[in-house]
Amino acid sequence: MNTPITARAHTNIALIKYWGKKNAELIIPTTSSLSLTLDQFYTDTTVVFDEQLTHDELSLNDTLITDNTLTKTTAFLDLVRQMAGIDTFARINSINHVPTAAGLASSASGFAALAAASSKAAGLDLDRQALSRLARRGSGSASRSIFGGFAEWVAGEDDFTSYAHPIQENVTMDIQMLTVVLDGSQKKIGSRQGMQHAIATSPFYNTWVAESAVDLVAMKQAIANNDFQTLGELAEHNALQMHSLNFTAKPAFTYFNGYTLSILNLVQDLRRQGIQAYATMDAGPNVKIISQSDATQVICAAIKNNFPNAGIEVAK
Ligand code: 2P0
Repeated sequence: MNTPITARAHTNIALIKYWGKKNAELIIPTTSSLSLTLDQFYTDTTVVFDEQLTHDELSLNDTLITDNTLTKTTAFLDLVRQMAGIDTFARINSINHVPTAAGLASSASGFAALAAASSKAAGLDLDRQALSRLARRGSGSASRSIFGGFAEWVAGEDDFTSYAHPIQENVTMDIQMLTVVLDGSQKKIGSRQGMQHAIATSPFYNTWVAESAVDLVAMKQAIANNDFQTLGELAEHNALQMHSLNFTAKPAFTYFNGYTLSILNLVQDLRRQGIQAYATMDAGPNVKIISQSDATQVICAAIKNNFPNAGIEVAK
């Protein structure tokens, strides 16, 4: 058991969003969600259980962590220890290859990599469904990062029935996420708190749950049909619905800023010019433009023209 185990997991961007839990302790969502895992952005995590340790030790990008990220990690490792029947503490080394300023969530790749490395280091041999269930306990979106390509997190009803599965691991569609970075500041409202507030106070929450189920069926069909345009339209619509919950919460809040709206406008302008570009936004102000490789140049030029200071990350 004293052998260090390393695992890699990639981040993902939801095309059909997860925004609310019906069980906060077990992280059971109110809706199923569907994402695209990005090959370029990932986390590498090494875990070793060591009898010499008196507490878990976490280093992130070579910095020792003692804040609530360590508390969350220890709570997660307690689950692994319970499953493995051990009480040994662990040393965790995690390196993020995810541009943090871009608002690309590293919690998804982080907990997926931690689930894989820690379970194996503890002597467990979990299949991918069990790994997805375990990763979910760290962060909901991490359940999807166990798989490549398009993955669906089936909401389920309890710990056993809530896990992700692959829809298409080897993506056949030409699709990329172009992240426009105009604001590198930390989000003010964490997604955990934001989604809880939306579920508790937005009068449109039940409509979201119903509409999201409709969007999900259509999204799976679009993937099966290799239909990029429908995929993009659905993803943008679904993201705007999710953010509408925040606008209609009491009190209202939003992850958008002025740049978010400007980029949304630019995406609409591009479409009017016949360029297939669609927007999706998560718990931060930066917009991801869902596009195809032949449009990269024209989209980047349009962004640079309007926002010379914008950073652009292209990921598949
Ligand atoms: C998603 N997001 O589907 C949605 C869309 C952000 C916006 O999953 O509370 O870090 O740890 O389960 O997974 C971000 O939320 O939340 C997220 P927890 P998580 O990707």
